[in-house]
Amino acid sequence: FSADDVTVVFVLGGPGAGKGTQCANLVADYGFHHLSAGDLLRAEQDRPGSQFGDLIKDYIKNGLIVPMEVTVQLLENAMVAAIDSSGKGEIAGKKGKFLIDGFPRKMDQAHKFEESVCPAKFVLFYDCPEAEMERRLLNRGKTSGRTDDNAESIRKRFRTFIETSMPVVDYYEKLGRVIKVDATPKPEDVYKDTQKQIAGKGI
Ligand code: UP5
Ligand code: MG
Repeated sequence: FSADDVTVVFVLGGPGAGKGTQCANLVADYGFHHLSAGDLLRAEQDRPGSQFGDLIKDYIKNGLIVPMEVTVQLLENAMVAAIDSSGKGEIAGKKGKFLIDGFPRKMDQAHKFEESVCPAKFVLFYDCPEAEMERRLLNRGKTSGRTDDNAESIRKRFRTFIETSMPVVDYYEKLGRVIKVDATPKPEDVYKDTQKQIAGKGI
């Protein structure tokens, strides 16, 4: 597909900030396709015959960023699949609009994606204090079955977020491309604030 035919919004925020929750709302109201990099990696990890299964398992449990080639390829494949199923870059009114959730979380990924796939229209950044994110993740961990929803993995995810992923947010911030939303209130209120802030942004 051509970069001119698609609109991409990156959705960033710390582990448990509520990216997935807010993306579900945005899909319902704005007709985006939702592509979570973490979900795509977990699916690839479980795909029989995947050459990357063990590697992904190890990186996710340790809260580390999987080498970008793997993730960018999974995202690109998923975008192509969404577009191909329509024939015209369009399915059921979803005109090639993508929310890319939890990516890019390292500078090399940001450059690679924007050069080889397409530039993002803007970045939605969900800002949440660590104590609140930890509370949410430990709570979800009781039922999620995610291998990284435990105290030790959460600590490692937070460290990676601060050391590796915040520089990506800061980079886009300097370019004036970040829409920052306070992710601390209850989900409905975070969503209302999101809608208010993206109004008039051409999506
Ligand atoms: N919840 C949500 N909003 C709430 C609110 N406002 N108030 C109270 N509770 C709220 O929400 C998390 C939990 O909080 C849920 O129980 C929810 O109900 C509640 P969710 O919407 O799932 O938050 P999200 O930000 O999506 O949290 P997630 O755990 O998915 O974030 P991560 O960024 O840690 O996970 P992701 O799946 O993106 O990545 C996992 C791993 O994959 C990474 O650590 C990394 O190892 C790997 N990865 C890469 O290597 N490369 C990539 O590019 C991407 C991922
Ligand atoms: Mg998520």
